Amino acid sequence: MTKFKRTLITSALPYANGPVHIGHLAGVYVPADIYARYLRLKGEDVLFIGGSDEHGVPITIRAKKEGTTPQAVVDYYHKLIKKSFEEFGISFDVYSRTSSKTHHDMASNFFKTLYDKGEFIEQTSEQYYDEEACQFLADRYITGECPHCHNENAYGDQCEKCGTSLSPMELINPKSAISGSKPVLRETKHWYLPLDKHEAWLRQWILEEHKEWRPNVYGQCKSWLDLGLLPRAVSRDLDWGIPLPIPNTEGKVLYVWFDAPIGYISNTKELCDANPELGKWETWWKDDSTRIVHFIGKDNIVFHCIVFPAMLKAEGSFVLPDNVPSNEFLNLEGDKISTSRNWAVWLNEYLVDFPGKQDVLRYVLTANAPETKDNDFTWKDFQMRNNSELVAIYGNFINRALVLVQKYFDGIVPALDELTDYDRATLKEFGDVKTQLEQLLDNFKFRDAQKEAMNLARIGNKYLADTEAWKVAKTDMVRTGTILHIGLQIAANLAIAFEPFLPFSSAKLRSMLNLETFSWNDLGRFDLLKVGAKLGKVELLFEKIEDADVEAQRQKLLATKKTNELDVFKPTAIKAATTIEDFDKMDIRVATVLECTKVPKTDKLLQFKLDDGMGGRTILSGIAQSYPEPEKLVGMQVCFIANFPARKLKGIDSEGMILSAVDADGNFVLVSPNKTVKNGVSVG
Ligand code: B3M
Ligand code: ZN
Repeated sequence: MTKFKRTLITSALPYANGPVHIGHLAGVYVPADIYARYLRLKGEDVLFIGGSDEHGVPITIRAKKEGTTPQAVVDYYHKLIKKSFEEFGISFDVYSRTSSKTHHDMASNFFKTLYDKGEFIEQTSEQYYDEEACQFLADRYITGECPHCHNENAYGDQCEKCGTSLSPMELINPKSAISGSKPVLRETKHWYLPLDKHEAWLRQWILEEHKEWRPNVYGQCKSWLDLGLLPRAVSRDLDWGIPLPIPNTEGKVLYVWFDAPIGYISNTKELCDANPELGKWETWWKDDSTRIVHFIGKDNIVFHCIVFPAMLKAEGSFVLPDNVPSNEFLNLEGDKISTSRNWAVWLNEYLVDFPGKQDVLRYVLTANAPETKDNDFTWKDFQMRNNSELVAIYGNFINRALVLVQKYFDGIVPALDELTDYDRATLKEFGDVKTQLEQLLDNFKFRDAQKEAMNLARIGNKYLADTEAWKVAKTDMVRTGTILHIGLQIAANLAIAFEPFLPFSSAKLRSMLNLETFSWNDLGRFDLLKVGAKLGKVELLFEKIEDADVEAQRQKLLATKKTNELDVFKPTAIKAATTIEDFDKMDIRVATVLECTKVPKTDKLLQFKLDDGMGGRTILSGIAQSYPEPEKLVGMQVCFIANFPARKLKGIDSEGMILSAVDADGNFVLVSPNKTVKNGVSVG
């Protein structure tokens, strides 16, 4: 550890093709921010690098769908994402983008260096090409029948039904997801990074020298390495991205996963160039006294632990990451978060519904951080953690301590007199906290670290409850002063301990305590506030969240679920061809409902009395559960099959069949002409 003089923290560059949601925050940005704030508070030399990933096929598809350009798509989302991060206090030293000139130059040069050194292999192969869209198709954009389970909607890289990895060539009846046309095979040349050649040193470096990596990261790397590495293409046929910096490669760009991690380097350069006091960017990337830590989600492990290190090694002048703390996934109310299904809590929307409550979300996401396994976010838990932890423990303690000092000492820090054994025991508990917290934070155990900080608030809360200053105040102001003095020093400690986790609340608390600056090393000290100093204005640190607020969020998700079901409604297969003659045999007509009642002692049957323009008729229909108030149907026009064989149901003659469709919830919906027509008129 000691060989390191500075830490460069990176967090995965989100694709600029959608807003960011709680899964992003929980998985990557909150933990990275906690770590950056912690190191800064300790006074270490640290840079926290972020930015948007603006290349890749999905962005081009989105642009096409929206009838706009990829640049317009990334301009819009880059701005939105950047704003969300700022609003949630993610304290990047730089948040730039991969469409910047600095990045294009950096990535081109990087490729060129590897190319000149002969680090790539060139290979020509046949790939699917969409002749209508005039482009080669990425594996994900080819669909077809799975050769194993015959699912008709398998992707070119995987069948999601049976889970098999596929190559596009294996699909039966391949189709382009872009135009729907049948793709053709065309020859194309690409450059590959021969990962197989890097396998030996990667094995040694990860499996032997980095056993301290999180088990999920280490385990994933081990299984990749055990399977054996293969050359990976680092170029693509696409018109969006960084053009290959070599002759005769028109229409080819760097593969997005080649250029994106270089974005960390480009963004560091942009930052250092604009702020010379930070030193040269090379110091942050090439000096082996720099420690690099990548915060990522689990789907990015192979790129950060295997591919990017192989690129850096091939280049030759860079240091390799020291750790890659990757989280598992966060689910939402039991379901996988999904952008395309809109199953997410979007950060921009959260702030509209819960203004000023950034720290509440940060707290809950860290409390449930998917550090070792996938975890679930629920609105109920969100409310519970706010009300019974932030409000009832931390907020309550601070409020009590400060209000009592206002009341009995006019907001002035009272003097400390003799200590009781209980006071001493409380102070001692605080003394050990710094080391405990450090041990957890240094090992990326943010969840446990935050728990530890909350325990401090618990100790404070208990101290105030046990010592009962408001009772003591009736007889002994000196003792009251001592109790509240200790209470205030605990409060100051809490402001420090929580700063990495809840920066907004710490800032608020600091101003309430009139504490100008603090550093991590002050943690555990009991002289942070000076006797006689004046406190600031007392405010509530946290507020209760009401049932109605979280219920509204649950309703919003429920509505999404309904829409999704409508969206995924798949028409049943078309029946075998019919004939005009067959159709003509069906006598479909319109009638007006005169009466409609539920047939007694049945669940499903409704009895319709219809004006069919021919003297009237009765038809029974099994749709009662969809129409709990059948009398409301009176006056409505319906369609019915007039020549359907008459039958007796529950002793009633039914003369025909009434037509209905089925909605997303499985309810029957009567089919009705969209304008009133004469009863008895034929439908055809
Ligand atoms: N944009 C993938 C993702 O957001 C990718 C990360 C790049 S990090 C260099 O999951
Ligand atoms: Zn399959």
